[in-house]
Amino acid sequence: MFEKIMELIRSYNTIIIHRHKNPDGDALGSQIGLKHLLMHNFPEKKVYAVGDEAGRFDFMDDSVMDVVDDSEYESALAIVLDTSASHLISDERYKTAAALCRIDHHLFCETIAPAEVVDSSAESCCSLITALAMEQNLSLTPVAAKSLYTGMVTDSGRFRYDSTSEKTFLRAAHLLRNAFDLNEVYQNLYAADFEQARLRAQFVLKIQFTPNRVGYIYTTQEELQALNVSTFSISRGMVNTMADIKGVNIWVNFTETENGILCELRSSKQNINPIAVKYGGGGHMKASGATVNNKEEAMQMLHDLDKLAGENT
Ligand SMILES: [Mn+2]
Repeated sequence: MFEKIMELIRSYNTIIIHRHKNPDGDALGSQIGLKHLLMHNFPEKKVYAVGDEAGRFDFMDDSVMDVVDDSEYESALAIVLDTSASHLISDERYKTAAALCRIDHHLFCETIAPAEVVDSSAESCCSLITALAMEQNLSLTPVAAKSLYTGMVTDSGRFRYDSTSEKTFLRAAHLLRNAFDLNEVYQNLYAADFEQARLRAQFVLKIQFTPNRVGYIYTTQEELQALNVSTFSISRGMVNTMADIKGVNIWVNFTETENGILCELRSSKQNINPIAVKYGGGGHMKASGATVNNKEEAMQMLHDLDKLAGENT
């Protein structure tokens, strides 16, 4: 699958790795993973990782980006990872590279490079970099393995989203042949600070249920102001306090704002998207959002969700 990309890698002595802006665990994991994979297997080459700062993933090994001079691009191969559209790529200088290729796992949007591997069946880009290492018999280092594993965990929602497959675990198993501290990966990803834990506890106590066990939380504008945190961290941030409750397959978080009531809809089985669309929103089958004008509309939506929950699946 990666023959063409390997040919390019072999023919260039300078390789500069790009990924999308505001990097997540998979963007950084695949970037750092590929960088260390190439440095280890081709020690004569110069390999760089570029882009904006690592942000909340700055705990990852070697997550400080390299400073690369413009002139380096003239004879370089640029590799774009984990990015579906060119306007999302961090550091536009990839356009000036002598050669360009891409490895991605998003649904195909547009062609970015003459040589591309886009496999949307993969749960993460890290999974594809691991597949490259396996297919091409390249040996991994502990830092490469740990970075790639981190991206697999984050993009698969701890190996639980629908995209998680047999291939995911075969590749994860391959990574685990290199000794790295698994616990450290999970600690950095999932340890919450006390304020966050407290907020979650407050929201767990606010959960209510409809007759057909739709879980919901309703936060008034007054309550929101008193919490003194961002709307986003309540609306998106607290919806999944209702995930993983036995017998609750649909849940929704209502948050009053100046510009209407934000509705975050989630489901573990049924398709809630048509209900979000009905109220002017959108999203995915199991995760959608909408903004309604008032509490009456919000309660109407809740009623629709309750009806859906009552249907035989
Ligand atoms: Mn990704």
